[in-house]
Amino acid sequence: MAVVLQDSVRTKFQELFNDTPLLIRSPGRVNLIGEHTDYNGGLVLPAAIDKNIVLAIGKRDDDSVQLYSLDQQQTHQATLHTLDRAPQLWPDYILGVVQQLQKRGFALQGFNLVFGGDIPQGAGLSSSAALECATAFALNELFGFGIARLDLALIGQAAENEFVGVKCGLMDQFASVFGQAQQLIKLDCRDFSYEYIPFNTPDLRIVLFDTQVKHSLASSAYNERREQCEYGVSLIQRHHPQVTSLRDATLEQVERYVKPENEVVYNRCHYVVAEIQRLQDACEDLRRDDFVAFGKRMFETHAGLQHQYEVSCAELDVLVDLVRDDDAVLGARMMGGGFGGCTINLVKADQTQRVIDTVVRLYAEKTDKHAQAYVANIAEGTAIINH
Ligand code: GAF
Repeated sequence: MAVVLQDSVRTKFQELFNDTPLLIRSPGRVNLIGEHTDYNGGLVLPAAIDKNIVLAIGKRDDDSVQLYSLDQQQTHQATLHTLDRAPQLWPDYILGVVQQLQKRGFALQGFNLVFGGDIPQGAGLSSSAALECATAFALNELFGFGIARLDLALIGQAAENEFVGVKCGLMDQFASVFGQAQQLIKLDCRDFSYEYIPFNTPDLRIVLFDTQVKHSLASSAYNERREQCEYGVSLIQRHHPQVTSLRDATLEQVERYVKPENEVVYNRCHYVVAEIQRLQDACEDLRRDDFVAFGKRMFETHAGLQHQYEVSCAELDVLVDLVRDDDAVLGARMMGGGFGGCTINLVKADQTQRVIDTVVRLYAEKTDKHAQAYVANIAEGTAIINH
């Protein structure tokens, strides 16, 4: 991780608060396959990456919460008893975590906090989940609460659900907290059981192309998708009461009970049930080191997200179409919530630069926008940097 970032965060903390902080980092994530499945009790296959939020924290003697964002160069003040939503978005990720800790009965004192990061913002790489997890981890360490890692991830998710208002699943926070170098995390969002699947293929690179757009309807459309899935489940439940999420449903049930009621909801549910199965099949591909088959499934996921789940956008579709016929790209798809952000691409290592140059040039020609490219390395999850 960039030592410069760590130093800047520490230095700013010392300058503002004249104290030596505890330093924590928490990473962003990629997701290889399994999109919009987490809040349906399904499976996901994310990994933490080598881009982080770095956070410096120290106790105060009063009940004040003093926050500073290095990237925004903004301060925000609150007290432990007045946790209102802030005019800017970034304090909410921190205050939401404070609120969740208080709800669970943890007695906090006031604190000072400075953070910065090198996770591209608005790119769908979960900089917000990383901030929530860094905050939860930091407060847990600072006050010695002894909260387990899974609960820290759940606290981050609850902060996002309840304080920020995005009804996300657990994938992003889980990946940030549980990341391991060169390992994908196969997470079962029904019971939070998980296993690591090695991903250390020297011949392949994970390349992200950032559309550099974030369409404004993203969070309302996200919550709407979730409601549509829940509605689909309720239709199936009338006949099969044991089905409590799309994880339990079959394509046949979706066909039979959802399609006649609502075509749009049918499309949403069909995509999710097929995607959960696709992830299972993709994990078998990985066990056989069959990255060609894995890559094909990534393209299938994109088609489902584009046409059935309808969370893609023109810029994401352009980026996927640009690599579709390139032999050096095994698979590509939009990643994360959608409506902007990044595509994730599996690229032959020795062709990486050529692919990046071509895609960036053609994307500019087709959209008048400049795509940013990142090579993501799979890295360790949330950790203390110093004591
Ligand atoms: C966003 C959410 F935060 C995740 O929980 C997940 O649903 C993802 O979109 C889509 O797979 O990143």
